[in-house]
Amino acid sequence: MAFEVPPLPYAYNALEPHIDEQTMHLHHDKHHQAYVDNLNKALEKHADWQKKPVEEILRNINSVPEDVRTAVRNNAGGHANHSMFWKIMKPQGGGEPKGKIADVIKELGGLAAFQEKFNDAGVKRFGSGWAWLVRSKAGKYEIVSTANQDSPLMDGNFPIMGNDVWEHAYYLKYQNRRAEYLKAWWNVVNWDEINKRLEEK
Ligand code: MN3
Repeated sequence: MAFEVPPLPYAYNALEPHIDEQTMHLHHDKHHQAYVDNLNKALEKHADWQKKPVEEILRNINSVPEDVRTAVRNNAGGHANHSMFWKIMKPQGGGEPKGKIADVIKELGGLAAFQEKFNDAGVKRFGSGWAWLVRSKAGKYEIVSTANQDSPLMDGNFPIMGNDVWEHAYYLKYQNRRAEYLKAWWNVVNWDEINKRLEEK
């Protein structure tokens, strides 16, 4: 069974006006599809790796055969990151966090401070990458950023939530204004899904 792009859990225009319909089409149908196609291609001759969940591949990236390791790193990362990304957004999202994520955010200084620090991680990521809230190996919650499509799983951290700061995620609507995109993104955050991820290991 080859890796597949999961369908968007809402309409392409559902995140308007914060994320525009055209961006969602290109981002989901073209960019995510390309990561999946390239991952399947990279693992063509490595049947044992094709069967593993993408998260397991990323956790064991240094054991992936060397001839395809870079391709797998980029494209398994891209597949896992985007599969999470679609689910942690929803129309009419945002607002005050509830449940366990509210407690985590409180520990990190409250919503305003949390958003500021998270957005800052996104703004300061030079070039392409992601801003994250992760749970570290030690069980600590931390805001970090990764380059390119690197997944926190490669460092032994569990990604609780992440925002994509590649230009393809925002350029059509926000052009060079990454900070404005990061700020608007909180209006589509799906706290219920993030609470589900907090229960995962
Ligand atoms: Mn992307």
